[in-house]
Amino acid sequence: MLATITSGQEAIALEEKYGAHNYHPLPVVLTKGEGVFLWDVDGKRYYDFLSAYSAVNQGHCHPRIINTLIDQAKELTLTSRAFYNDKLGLAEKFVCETFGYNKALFMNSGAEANETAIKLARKWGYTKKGIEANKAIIVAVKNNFHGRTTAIISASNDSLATKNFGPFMPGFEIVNYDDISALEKALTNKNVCGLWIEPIQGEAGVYVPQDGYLKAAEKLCKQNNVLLMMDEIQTGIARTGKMLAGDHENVRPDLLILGKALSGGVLPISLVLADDEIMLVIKPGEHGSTFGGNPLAAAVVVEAMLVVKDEKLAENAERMGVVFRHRMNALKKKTELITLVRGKGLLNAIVINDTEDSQTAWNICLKLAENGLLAKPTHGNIIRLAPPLVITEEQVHECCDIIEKIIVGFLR
Ligand code: IF1
Repeated sequence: MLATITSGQEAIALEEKYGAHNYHPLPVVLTKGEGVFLWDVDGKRYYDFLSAYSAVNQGHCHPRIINTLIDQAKELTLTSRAFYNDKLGLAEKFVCETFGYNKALFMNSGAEANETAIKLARKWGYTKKGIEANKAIIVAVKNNFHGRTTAIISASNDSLATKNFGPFMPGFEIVNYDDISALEKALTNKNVCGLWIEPIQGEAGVYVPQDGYLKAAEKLCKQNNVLLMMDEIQTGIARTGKMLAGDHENVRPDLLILGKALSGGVLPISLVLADDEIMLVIKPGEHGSTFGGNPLAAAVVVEAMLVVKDEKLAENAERMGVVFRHRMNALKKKTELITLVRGKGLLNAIVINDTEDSQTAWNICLKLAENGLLAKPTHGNIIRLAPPLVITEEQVHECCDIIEKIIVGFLR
């Protein structure tokens, strides 16, 4: 049995001494989560406005998902794919019918799902589009975030993600995001097998592209026989007010890449969906992972997605997002600290009027935490604000009151 810590300070000290220093967390030590709330080791309650980067859209420890996890865990957790099991096929059928694709390939982390999409697009490029061996190119966009593996960061222009991690994988071309003419040029290259984008760039600071960009990208992909690889790991599963962010423009990607809230935050599950012509280019023994598609994940993903549907979380995200942005735009008029409010559904951000390397956004988040709301800056001066999608209108107003109190009273 794991020992228990005696104080938050002890937890922090243990991580400092024994853990890699690959994060700089806010000085908050959490011990319990339920719905929109988190509690620290001193019993202080917080509204969670990060949602584990949109992995707990259904709210922390949703009872239906936890009970499914417990029930399945008592029966069978892992068989490896060397054998069949009685849950995976049901989950594959469920997600294929939910999202409208022929085939599903389950992995674990979002990065693994993106790596899977890269391999599918490349092999489709060679075997179906006729691209010359080892010449396939995937077009990615500036300020993307698709994960931390060395192949994925090979498509990144973020020095923090790439510095001292080379050499990088060839076969990626980076073009401006939200720039249709850049796509028109890049996608005519006969060696291009895929266009790899997020429908809204989360890490870049909740950057919402112009209306019509996604639809234009889909059209250009079709015209140039290029696969549209849509990374909905952060934007999907009702976060932006529709089941998928691409649904706002009725875009159907060739490769749909999901993760995070697929499991409601109870265990890592990721997924690539595609039709037969693409998915079946990968043959037995060419791809997989030990835990990919395990029966525990299969049981959990179905229940987690049923919760999204039964509780109409996309509709709630849409409505609560309108309420939230209305309040934030009203606040923007009262202060010089906020230069921009942007987002869709309950994926929003406020841009703080200071330089990227300033401590202002961080210090605002420290004040928010003191007042019972947890959020964290992304890229210096942008504060992402993304609560679980089960939040009520009354709670949205309570949280906006907290944000307003801190912003209006903030002294640099
Ligand atoms: C970290 C960022 C968010 C993602 C998209 C793939 C992945 C992510 C659109 C990879 C993961 C997480 C990773 C986490 C922090 C967080 C993050 F700041 F890193 F960029 F949300 F914006 N595609 N995002 O957002 O999925 O392998 O992590 O399961 O690495 O610090 P993963």
